[in-house]
Amino acid sequence: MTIHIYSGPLSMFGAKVEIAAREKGVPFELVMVPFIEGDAYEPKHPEVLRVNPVKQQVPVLVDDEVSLFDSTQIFEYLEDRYPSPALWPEGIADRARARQLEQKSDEVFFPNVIKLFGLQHDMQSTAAVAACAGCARFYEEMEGLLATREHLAGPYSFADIAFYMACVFADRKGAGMTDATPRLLAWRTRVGDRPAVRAVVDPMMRFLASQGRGVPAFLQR
Ligand SMILES: N[C@@H](CCC(=O)N[C@@H](CS)C(=O)NCC(=O)O)C(=O)O
Repeated sequence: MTIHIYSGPLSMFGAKVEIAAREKGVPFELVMVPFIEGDAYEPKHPEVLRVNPVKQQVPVLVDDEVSLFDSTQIFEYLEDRYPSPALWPEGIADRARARQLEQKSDEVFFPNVIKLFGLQHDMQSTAAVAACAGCARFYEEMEGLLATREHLAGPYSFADIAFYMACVFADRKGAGMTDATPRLLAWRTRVGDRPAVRAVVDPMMRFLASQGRGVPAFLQR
């Protein structure tokens, strides 16, 4: 049975899962759930309601008898089910650090960006300035990691996929990285040039453009 991935046209978390599946060469069918103005996913897709009845969010993955929600949980499943190519590093300590980075991208960095979603009309407000500063601090931290390695956790990993997508959305919302973090800028180019990443991000940017919404300058190809 073909794997089904349920995502949305502007789902940062769904894009993470789609990139990972493509990196692993897993054949899948992508189901884009209905999307309405206001960035809501309505009406909820029946499979999303079945698998994730309380949160009702995408992404959802259905692979034969396994039905899952949450991008990070889906990463773990993909790695177990399709171990090659590996997207977690080898070694317990390195894997633990990579998992922490992936989680920090979603739960430390990205909440700043979510705040900016509601502050686009007032980017000079204290809350917006604080959220941008939170992003800048995180960029500095990642810049430090890249002093000794090409990717955030050593080899290319789920941590890079998660943070790359979070950076795309941060840039859209006015908290993009700057020349203050040159290694991170080079990392963004490196990750963004990967065929699996381009295959997911390019259609997302075309969707944004089709809606008359801004596309980050670094993605205007
Ligand atoms: N922690 C979840 C977050 C999922 C999430 O926030 N999904 C958003 C789209 S990116 C969603 O479905 N929003 C619609 C809603 O909450 O009704 C994950 O990693 O998958």
